[in-house]
Amino acid sequence: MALPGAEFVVVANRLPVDLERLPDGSQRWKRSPGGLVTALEPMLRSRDGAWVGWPGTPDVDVEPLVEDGLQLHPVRLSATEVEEYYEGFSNGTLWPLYHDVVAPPVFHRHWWQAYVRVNQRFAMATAEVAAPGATIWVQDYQLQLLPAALRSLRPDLRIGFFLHIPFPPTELFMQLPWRREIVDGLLGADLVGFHTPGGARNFRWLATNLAKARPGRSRDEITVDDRPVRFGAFPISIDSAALDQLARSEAVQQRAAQIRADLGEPKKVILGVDRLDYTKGIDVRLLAFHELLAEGRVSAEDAVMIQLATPSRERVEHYQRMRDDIELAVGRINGEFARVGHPAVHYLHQSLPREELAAFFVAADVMLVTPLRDGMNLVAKEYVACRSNISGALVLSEFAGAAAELTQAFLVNPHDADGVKNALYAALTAPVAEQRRRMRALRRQVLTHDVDRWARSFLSALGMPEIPAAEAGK
Ligand code: GDG
Repeated sequence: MALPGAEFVVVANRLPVDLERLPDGSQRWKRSPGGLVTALEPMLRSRDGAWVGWPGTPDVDVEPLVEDGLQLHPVRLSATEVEEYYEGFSNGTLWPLYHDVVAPPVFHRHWWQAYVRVNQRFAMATAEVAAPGATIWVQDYQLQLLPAALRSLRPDLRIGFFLHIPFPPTELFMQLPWRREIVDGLLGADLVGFHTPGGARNFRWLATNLAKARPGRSRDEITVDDRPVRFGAFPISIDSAALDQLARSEAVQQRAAQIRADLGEPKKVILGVDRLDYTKGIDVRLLAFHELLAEGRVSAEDAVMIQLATPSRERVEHYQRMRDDIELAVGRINGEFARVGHPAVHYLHQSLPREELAAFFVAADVMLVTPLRDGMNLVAKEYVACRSNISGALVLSEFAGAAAELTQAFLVNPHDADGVKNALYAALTAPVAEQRRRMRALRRQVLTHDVDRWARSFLSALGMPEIPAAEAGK
């Protein structure tokens, strides 16, 4: 199917829809709504937008299609490429390397070769889709070679790149055998965005010391082959107003009350919500709760913990091991402190609908977000957006990007077991007035800095022509 050239193209590892295979062998599209899609959809629709990405199933050829006015361009990946480019280089090499090496990154040359090949394929797909002079926004660590590959095919394009995970300290980045290639890949963009100023500083150092960039006209610009490359911090956010509204709805409020009733009306509900990932520090918070129970500072009658852990990357070895460790820790706590019909920790290894998740946020008195390193952490912002009654306490790791904005949270160093324990205790016992003071400040930040503002600030820094608010649907 021939589709018109697109003026604005988002390129991400995944399309905003998943191709599902039904038991009878037929296929259908299932929308996978995420914050990024919500933020970009209005802009994509208002300007002949297109999305280039993998449809989530290996070894299938899918024709481009138009979904609700948005062009979708599937990129084919073979099962081996999924193993080597996605599970291998992206999630076995880059993910741990960029998260402070909290698990050892694995360097395999054949993974790297697959990464190069797939990035090249994405670049060719994008070059075919983009109208002359179009704006291209490349997303995340799976596609860091794409900006340069695309620029060599289509020098007319305006290319932005945004990294959703941390950009690591330079000493760690230097471990990567293909460090120069990655930096050169990113330097193909006109604008490179990170969540935090620290990430931007690391990038600047590498660009000027490892690659051939020279200082530019300002602090947030460097020069590569006489071409300016801008970079900076653009902290991502959530669709705050929509989540606030959902959490206030009768259905969600009732469901939250039901959850508390099902738990036996404890005085305090403690919640963790994460993809099951070793960077998220789920073990850290289980240990803190375990020790508070063991020391008798908290009783299992009064406080109940819920850990929702969404299944993730189950074919990657680190993840299999970590799941076992966490399930062992949950079992130990319950073994010591549960009564029949009354667990101390409720653990769900399941993916829940958005409404159900919102009900858990509404039901929770204390939210525990303790990653060892996190690019941003949207869950922390989502909890805040759901607290319309200005109560509840957020315990947040200093090593999440969100800590730079959510300064009124109970901030903790996740490596400091006593610190996490004391912060959890402080959050559980904080006077109402203190909770309200902190939560009011947190909500002001989250509700005024939403994902739409994030997308606009990035695209305007990239120089994309202004999008009138009405046209963009906001
Ligand atoms: C990467 C970076 C950065 C989780 N379980 C369920 C569910 N979720 C949703 C959450 C939240 C999202 O998934 C997770 O986002 P996070 O930001 O917390 O973490 P990552 O997945 O690691 O995201 C991160 C982000 O990219 C954006 O740039 O903040 O630092 O690592 O929205 O609510 N949603 C539903 N059911 C679940 O069971 N519906």
